[in-house]
This record gives sequence, structure tokens and C-alpha cells, in this order.
Amino acid sequence: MNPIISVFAVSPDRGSGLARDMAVRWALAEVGVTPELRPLSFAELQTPEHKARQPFGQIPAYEADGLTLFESGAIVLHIAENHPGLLPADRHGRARAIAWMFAAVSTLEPVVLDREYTAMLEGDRPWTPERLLMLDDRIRRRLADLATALADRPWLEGDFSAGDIMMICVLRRPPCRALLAEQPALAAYLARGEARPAFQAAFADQLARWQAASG
Ligand code: GTB
Repeated sequence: MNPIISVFAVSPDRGSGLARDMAVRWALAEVGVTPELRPLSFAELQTPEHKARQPFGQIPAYEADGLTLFESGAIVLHIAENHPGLLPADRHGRARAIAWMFAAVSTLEPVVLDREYTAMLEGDRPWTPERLLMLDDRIRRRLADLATALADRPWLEGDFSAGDIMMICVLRRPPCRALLAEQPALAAYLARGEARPAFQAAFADQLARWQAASG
């Protein structure tokens, strides 16, 4: 049976593939698995039934082979562990690719989220313009270090891996993308990721579903 992913019935990202199910959809497309989707309204996210799948009432959740899993990074790791092609074969390379997954969600993403929430929720406060400049600088420092680590390699750890999926999904977020002109190697890395047929297929599918659902 195909895995089921819980997704927004009508994503607020308007089909731009910025919601957290995108990494899961992309990983599944990379390994040639077509998911079934469980579209949920915001009200349905808060039901006990969904919280049994995702304790915080969020998307995505993943169900397959009797396993119910939440957290996009954990789901992508599970997919990578159960299909060839998304983690290096050697033990150390695999550990490093997983480290990049953690780096994406716990080192780069928090700074990006801080910037997004400040712009979204504190946009009218007198201190906000200065705070946004400070947050942009924090993102800049992370991007500069990421560019140094990537150097002239196409992917973060050997061949394309789950680490790249998670990192590129963070780089796609608007505060990062806005600064990528300052980091041409990362802009090229992001473009390489988005050009992958699996990314293209997963992106097109979520966009088509958003268009159909939003009328
Ligand atoms: N750490 C969790 C994971 O990676 O799985 C975070 C999951 C998460 O934040 N899910 C969000 C959610 O379900 C959707 S992705 N929110 C509903 C809620 O909390 O009630 C975050 C998101 C939402 C909208 C946009 N957008 O409109 O562009 C982008 C990203």
C-alpha cells in the first residue's frame, strides 16, 4: 500500500511548495513512490484523530506499513533509510548526510523562521525594521558558512542525499532566497536541487492540487 501523507486541504502557501510536506513529497518522488494524500482543513488538524498522527496538530504526518510518523525531517530520514539512493552507503558518509538534515532544521531554519515570524507578526512595531536587518545578518552568516562548507561540490555529502532535500527546502524559504544573490554557489545549489526531475514532479503535483482545491 502506498504511504499516506497528511497535507493542507488548501495550503496557505498557494502552491509554492513552502509547506513542510514538500520535503516528504520530494523524497518520495526521488525513490519512485507515489503517496496517497489525506487533505485536512485547519479545523481537522486540531482533532484528536489527527493529533494521534501528529501530536501538535500540524502537517505533514506519514502513515505506511503500520507506522505513523510526524516531523518532516524524521519522515524524510525514514524514507531514506528504507529506500536506496538518499543516503551514502558508507557509515561515515551516512552520518554526515544525516548531520546536514539536522543542520537544516536546527541551525539554519530557526533563524529563517525568526525572520518570517518577525515580519509577519511584528511588522507594525517601531523596532521591527532594525530587528529585520539584524535577523538578515544572522541568516547571512549561516549562508556564508554553508557556502564555505559546500565549496565547489554539487551536493553536501557525496551524491545527492536526504541532507540536500532538507537543506534546499530551507533555502527555498523567502528570507533565504532573498539573500542568495550574495551567495552564487548556494543559488546554483538551490537551482540544481529544484531542477531535479523528482523535485519538479512533486512540485507540479502539489501545485496542481492547490489549484484544483482553491477553485
Ligand atoms: N517541525 C515540523 C515539521 O517539520 O514537520 C513543523 C510542521 C509545521 O510547521 N507545519 C505547519 C502546520 O501544520 C505547516 S508548514 N501549521 C498549522 C498549524 O500549526 O496549525 C509551515 C508553513 C505554513 C505556511 C506557509 N506558507 O503559507 O507559505 C509555509 C510554511
